Amino acid sequence: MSVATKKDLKGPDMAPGTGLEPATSKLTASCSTIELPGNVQYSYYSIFFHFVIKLRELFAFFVQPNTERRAMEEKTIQIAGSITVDELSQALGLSVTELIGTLFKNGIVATINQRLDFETASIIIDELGLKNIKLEKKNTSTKTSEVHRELSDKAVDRPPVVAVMGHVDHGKTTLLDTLLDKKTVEGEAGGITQHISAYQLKHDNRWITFLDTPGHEAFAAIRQHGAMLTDIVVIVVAADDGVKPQTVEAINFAKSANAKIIVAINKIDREGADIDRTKADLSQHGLQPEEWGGDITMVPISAKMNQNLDQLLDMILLTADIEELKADIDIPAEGLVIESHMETGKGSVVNLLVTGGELKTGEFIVAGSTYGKVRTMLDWKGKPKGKATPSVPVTVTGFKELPNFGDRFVEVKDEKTARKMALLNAQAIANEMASANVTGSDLLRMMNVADNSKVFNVIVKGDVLGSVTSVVDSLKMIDTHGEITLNIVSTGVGDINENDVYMAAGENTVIYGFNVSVPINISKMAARDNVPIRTYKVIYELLDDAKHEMENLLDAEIIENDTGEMKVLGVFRTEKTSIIAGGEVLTGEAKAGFLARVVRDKQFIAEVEVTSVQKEKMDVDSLVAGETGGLALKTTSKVDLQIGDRLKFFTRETRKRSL
Ligand SMILES: Nc1nc2c(ncn2[C@@H]2O[C@H](COP(=O)(O)OP(=O)(O)OP(=O)(O)O)[C@@H](O)[C@H]2O)c(=O)[nH]1
Ligand SMILES: [Mg+2]
Repeated sequence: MSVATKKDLKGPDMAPGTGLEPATSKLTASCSTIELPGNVQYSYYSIFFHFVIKLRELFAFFVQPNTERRAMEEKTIQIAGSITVDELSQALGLSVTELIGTLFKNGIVATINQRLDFETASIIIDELGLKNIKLEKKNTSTKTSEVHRELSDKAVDRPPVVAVMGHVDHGKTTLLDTLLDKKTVEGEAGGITQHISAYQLKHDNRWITFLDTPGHEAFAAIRQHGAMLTDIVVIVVAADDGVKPQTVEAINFAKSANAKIIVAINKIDREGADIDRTKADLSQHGLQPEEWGGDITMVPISAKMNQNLDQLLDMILLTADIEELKADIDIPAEGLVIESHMETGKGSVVNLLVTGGELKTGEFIVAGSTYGKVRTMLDWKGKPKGKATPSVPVTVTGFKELPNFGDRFVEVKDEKTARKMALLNAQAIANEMASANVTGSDLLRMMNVADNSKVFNVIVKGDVLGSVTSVVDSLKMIDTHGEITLNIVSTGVGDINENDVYMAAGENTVIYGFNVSVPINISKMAARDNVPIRTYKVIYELLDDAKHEMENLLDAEIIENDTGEMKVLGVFRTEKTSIIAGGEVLTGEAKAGFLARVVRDKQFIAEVEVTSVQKEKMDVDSLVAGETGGLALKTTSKVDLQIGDRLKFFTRETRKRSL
């Protein structure tokens, strides 16, 4: 294998440096030969031609497939998100110059430290004709969807993990409350679920793990996350309301997560309940009930009246049996982060779902870029648990920092390994972030902002990561028709603190707190610095407020209404900022307070304001069509009103706009 070196690339007739210099110097030389005006055209052609040839030679050096050089040994290069030009050239055993040349040919002006994403890197390798080089995306992400483990012969049965999903208020939490004999719904702010939470119950002597998810549209991220964590999705549809947007979304999430679907047609005790219509509705959305020849189990229930819930649980276990859900337990513990938040005195409090192995207190675990030693472990009821087996949800403390929901966690043998792995993950994540620093859509957005759209700055703090994500996602979804740009200054989990106020001060930034509190000293500080802090317990109230704030930033709408027209018959006095004139109202009316456009031969002359109206030398309220009278007009500069001019009256109001 021979590889072009920097020296080779310069070539014999190339000046040092960019390699463009020889062409440039030839250009100067040709120019100097121009003597006669008649030759000018010819000479420019030759210069241009020469230039093109030189460029082609240059590229030939850089990019023409060189079979000898391309005969590289087989190699796989792994890319975690992105790779720098320097790193790629080293991995390929090529010179940086050659790589930069190839990039240039493809319209990318790159420097040695530029980061290339996976697609760009594969195109370039193709261009270079490096058939033996395979690019592979390095799996740095520890996200839910990427957990696939080959089971061993020793794998044991595990309980099914069931996510309860569906439109807001269709009865998901009530279903779990009845099943578990608890009263969550009553304690929920605004009567809506805003978190994902996990429970376990025993039916027929077998465990089932349930995840409750919010139905409000703002929580798409949590719902998607819920679907990803599960084996079976129970879609709750209220029989008196039918299929709604979040029902459809839940169906889609369940399908994309490859989860089995069972439908619970709820609220059948209600007056307006129509089971058949609900089934028909569902079949319109691709879920065919078994009794109609389809493959979806649908159980009519009343969560509130505890009707048919046993049958629903039977169906869940039956589905679990068909799926043969198993997990290995003699492997290092692993699983997924369901939710995480900070608590004073406890630090990070993290809900985990074990998917393999057995998690015990005292063990070291890594999730994404953070790690920790399991200090305490509780079951869903808050009772200490020494060991968690597959499909068991637990709450642990001990993570150094908050892991993200959806992150995969794994047990490692000691703290040193944990720290090292977390660091490697952090680097991989940083790489991914770096490659995503500026994307095409970011650029477009930046270009739009540069024009005249206004910016709404916010800082979002929430009790758990899931809710911060949901608030941010929902804020981004507020449609401002491109007029307002949302700028998320920062986000975080935990109470509003000094740093948030510092960041917000002077920048017209609103701090939104969701299910968090504001310590007294912080609210004093915010009041002093004029920083608005708004805290909410219900997401849609927060979103309404943000929408309202954005509406305040919109330019007001100007509404003009034509009110009449007058023909000027006499001009009695013209001063710098006032006119006294008389005329006949042709249409509508003339009234004090109206504005008027002075129009002469269809040409706009000036805008004036009617200050008073007279009829037969008496002040009157208005003159109507057919009447003649006098007007006092206010002008901003001297207007030379003439007989025969038309005054076109109108009113103008400004109206606050809404989104
Ligand atoms: N009549 C009747 N009412 C029900 C039934 N199930 C739930 N409800 C009522 O419907 C309302 C909403 O129930 P929730 O359980 O909070 O609904 P949810 O799906 O958890 O709502 P989100 O979590 O906010 O999406 C409550 O007032 C319940 O009492 C039922 O089977 N019959
Ligand atoms: Mg609920």
